Amino acid sequence: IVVAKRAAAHRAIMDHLKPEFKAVGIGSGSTVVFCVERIKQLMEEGKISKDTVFVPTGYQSKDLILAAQLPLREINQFSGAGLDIVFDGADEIDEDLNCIKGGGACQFQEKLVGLSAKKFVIVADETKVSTKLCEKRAIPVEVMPQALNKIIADLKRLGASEVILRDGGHCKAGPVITDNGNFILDARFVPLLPDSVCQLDQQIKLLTGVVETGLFTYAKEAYIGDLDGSFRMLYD
Ligand code: DER
Repeated sequence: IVVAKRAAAHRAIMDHLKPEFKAVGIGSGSTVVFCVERIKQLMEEGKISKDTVFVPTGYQSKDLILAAQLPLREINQFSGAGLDIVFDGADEIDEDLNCIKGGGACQFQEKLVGLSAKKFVIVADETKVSTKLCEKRAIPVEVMPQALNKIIADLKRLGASEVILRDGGHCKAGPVITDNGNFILDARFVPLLPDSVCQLDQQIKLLTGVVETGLFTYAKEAYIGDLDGSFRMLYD
């Protein structure tokens, strides 16, 4: 899996990180670690400008940028689609490049940064690819704690067969608390036709107290690392 992630991540950087880029978003998770690994090498080789700055999508992403000694900026230092590109992982990808994200509970900032860039590129290993979203993963929904029970009922009314409050497990007694101080509900739906993903995203977003869903519908390219170490690209 590491070989697959590294192959996809390194190739995405080599294909897309242009020397003239000024601002690059860095997503969350284990695959983007290899994106930063390649970026650091290119920076050391002088192949990307030392003026290029990097924007995180949460604490893990921020730590990754700082550990690589890359110039860090916050999203609020940019306006509109101020970023040239964002590289990010995904938990499930369908044939239209719709994604389920939020396995790392960072989907609010990932979507904020992703929508602030001219291009959003996904890097993942082949285990993330499905015919339809929800074949393998539930949809993470970030919610304000006060609205928890109302949103659980609302999601079930929207068709969720199961809605689980994400627990801290062995890492924290009680629910996972996001970088924004909220809870994550993992809502299981039947596999979604690619054309229905946008509508479900909007329906969930309308629920009072929902901060953000893990449904992403705007990736244009995905680099998929196969377990044999090769990689392939998926296009919208
Ligand atoms: O939370 C996310 O959306 C992250 O991008 C993450 O879940 C991707 O998974 P990875 O660790 O397999 O890259």
